[in-house]
Amino acid sequence: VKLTLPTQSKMLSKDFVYGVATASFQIEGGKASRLPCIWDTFCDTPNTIADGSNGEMACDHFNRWQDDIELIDSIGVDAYRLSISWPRVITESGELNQEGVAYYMNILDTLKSKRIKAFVTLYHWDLPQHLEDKGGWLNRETAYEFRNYANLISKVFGNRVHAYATLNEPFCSAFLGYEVGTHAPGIIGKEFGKKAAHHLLLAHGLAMEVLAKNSPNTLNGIVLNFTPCYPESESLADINAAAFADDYFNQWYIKPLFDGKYPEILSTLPAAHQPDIHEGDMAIIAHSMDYLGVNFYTRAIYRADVDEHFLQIDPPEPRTDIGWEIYPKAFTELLVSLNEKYRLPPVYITENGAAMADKIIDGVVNDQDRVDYYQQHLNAVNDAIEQGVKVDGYFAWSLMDNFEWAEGYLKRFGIVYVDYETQVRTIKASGFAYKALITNR
Ligand code: GBH
Repeated sequence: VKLTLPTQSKMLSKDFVYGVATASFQIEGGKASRLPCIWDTFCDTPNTIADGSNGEMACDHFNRWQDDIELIDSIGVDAYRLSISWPRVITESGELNQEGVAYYMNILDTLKSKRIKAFVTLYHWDLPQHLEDKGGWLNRETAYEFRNYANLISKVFGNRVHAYATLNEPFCSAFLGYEVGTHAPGIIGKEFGKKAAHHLLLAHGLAMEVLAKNSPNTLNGIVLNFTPCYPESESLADINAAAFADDYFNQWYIKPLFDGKYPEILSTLPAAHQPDIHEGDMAIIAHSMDYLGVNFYTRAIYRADVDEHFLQIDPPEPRTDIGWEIYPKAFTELLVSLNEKYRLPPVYITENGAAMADKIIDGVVNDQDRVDYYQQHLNAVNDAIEQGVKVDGYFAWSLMDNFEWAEGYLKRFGIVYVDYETQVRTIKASGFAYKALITNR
């Protein structure tokens, strides 16, 4: 069971950053020592989470962080991408919660002592519930609350942090959270998604300003997810449908960052569905960044539809356990096309990975299918690099099995297996293969 790359590959250089990624709500637990967030509320709402679970315990990382950092270190990675829980570090009146700060300070100090670079995401979806009660991302004020949070945090951690990401995947927060309602806070309506998206992007821009000022020596950027859109057929109608979907789901979140404007489909949306853009917003959003984080899992296929513009069709095999098609070619094509469209800073692949139905047998997890997924996608990144894209690092999603949002604990993305009864961690074959790739460079 091995992961390999061509001998001349830039991804075999010691400067290429390999890491593993997690997110606060998905692993921490430790709910009693923070404010409630929108995911606590969402989990308490019937029929939202596939297994009816919640994040109260998750991987109990709140209590097991020291062992987990030993585990991360044992995999030999250069970097660890974690997120800070906003409701753990900021009080309801908008001040630092010193206990929460101390918790992350310990984690960051321990990573530093092991020379593991900390990639810190400020917002991986756990909005404090009291802000949602005032409208959440539909309320412009939330963007300014986020700036306050970013300002206070970036003053305390100093050079313990290697890179900050303002937001993780604003598409998911806006579209899944405020348009189709499959993620917290579960709001449904086409009139909400783009309004939430605009406030998220504004929050990003406002935070970039304070990060650049308070923390000029960290890499400061954002993490976006992309699900490249392909037409079902070569018909013009299907090609147009896929192009519309691409603008709506993907370009919507990157174009404002680099071009200072939304895709042209903005003007075709009903007025009630459009965001409230104030003068000066687009310039704030287009703040320069030190890097772009790209998350990739799968592609999507579209067919023309009469009144809806586009219709996503079921993807063909092969698929992972969560139903997402395995199509690594889209990863290369995505990176190459982003590089053509925008003046990109260096790119980090901040998430890539697969849900597989893992079984632990005699203490061993033989996840050959996940190893194959990683092999194909590492090759895809290498191909993009050969075609001129500057990619400086790659993070596996995820370090360990964890709370997979609306899927609860049913879908496993880890390269480390978690037994949720005992909280015992077991490195999977994919984890050992990743370790060998990294250490044999
Ligand atoms: C990431 O989201 C999250 O950052 C992370 O927290 C999460 O655990 C991880 O991925 C795994 O889900 O319906 O076939 O068109 C990824 C979110 C995944 C959303 C792909 C859109 C489209 C699949 N994206 N998905 S499909």
